[in-house]
Amino acid sequence: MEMTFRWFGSKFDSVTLQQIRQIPGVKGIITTLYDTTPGEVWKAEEIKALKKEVEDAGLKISGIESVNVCDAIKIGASDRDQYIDNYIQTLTNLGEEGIHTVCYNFMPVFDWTRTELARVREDGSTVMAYTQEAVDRINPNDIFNSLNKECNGYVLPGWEPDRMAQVKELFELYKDVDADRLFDNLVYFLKAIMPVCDKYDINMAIHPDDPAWSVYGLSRIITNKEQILKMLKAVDNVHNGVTLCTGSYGTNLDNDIVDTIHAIKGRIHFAHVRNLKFISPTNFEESAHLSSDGDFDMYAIMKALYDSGFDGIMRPDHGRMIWGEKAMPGYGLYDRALGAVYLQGLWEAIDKNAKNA
Ligand code: DNO
Repeated sequence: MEMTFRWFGSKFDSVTLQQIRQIPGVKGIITTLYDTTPGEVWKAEEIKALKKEVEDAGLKISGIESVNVCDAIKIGASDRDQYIDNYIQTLTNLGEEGIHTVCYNFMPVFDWTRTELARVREDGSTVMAYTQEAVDRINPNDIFNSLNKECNGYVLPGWEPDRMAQVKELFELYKDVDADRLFDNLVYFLKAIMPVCDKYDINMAIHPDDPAWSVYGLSRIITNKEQILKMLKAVDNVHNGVTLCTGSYGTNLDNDIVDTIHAIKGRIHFAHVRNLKFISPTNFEESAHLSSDGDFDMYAIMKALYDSGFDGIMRPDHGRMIWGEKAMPGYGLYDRALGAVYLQGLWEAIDKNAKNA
């Protein structure tokens, strides 16, 4: 297992590479070209410059999160092949720079969805939270504006203002895309990109839908074990894999994360490990990583990853905002650094126990 840390680039992130370098055990960066538009080819020079910046700071790029898939591919528009060619060119450019893991998602219109970005907890920290009741109350056209007020001036990943300005049009585009069609479009996309993934040994790691159910009537297809297995089987190539995001699958209390890890072992290329605290099954908040702060057994999750032979990259996920930090919600330095060290502590104990057994 390699512990990594997500970084949005010096123009966009309040956290610096120099700070990340001081987190014990972290050498790998998960990053992106944050200002590219989905569908655009990532230029080789820009990837090289990003890589150099990370390496000059004594770190390395361990993976990309995300190369976003544009709407034409997701809806299966008549010009999708042209955008798939662009995606293949981006993968080629990444592969040429020795980058071997790419996280992406196939969610329509909205990426992950939260209804509060700064819910205050009793210890004074703030966390992102979701209630179904708020989703049902907020018109989808307004959800971006309502979140934007709370995001400390940062652009949230997957919630680009330019795209969100056209949210009505986006809903229109997806109106005939039911779950079967979305799934077929995903399979079409994956089949088309597998040759370049084989050539450069690039592991594609699909991020689950978050929350793991349909929001605003939009189809969601990567929500549980059965759906992932169906996707892995439809394109049965090891480069077609998943991002095991505990905080996303775990939103649905019917999902057994430990069982899912065992069921898809060998195809988990990336792990986002975080904890959630449930107030009710449809009202949850993102707690600290520690098991006792939320409802997940983090030891059991890490042990399942260990026992299933996981040897990919992992990162702490959304953290609380603590110690007065002002950062992109979920992506401050302090609480994620605590998470990175805690998860490595669990892993060390599990590893030593297994070796002494
Ligand atoms: C949220 C993230 C997601 C994730 C994308 C992957 O914080 O986990 O935005 O990066 O869904 O494409």
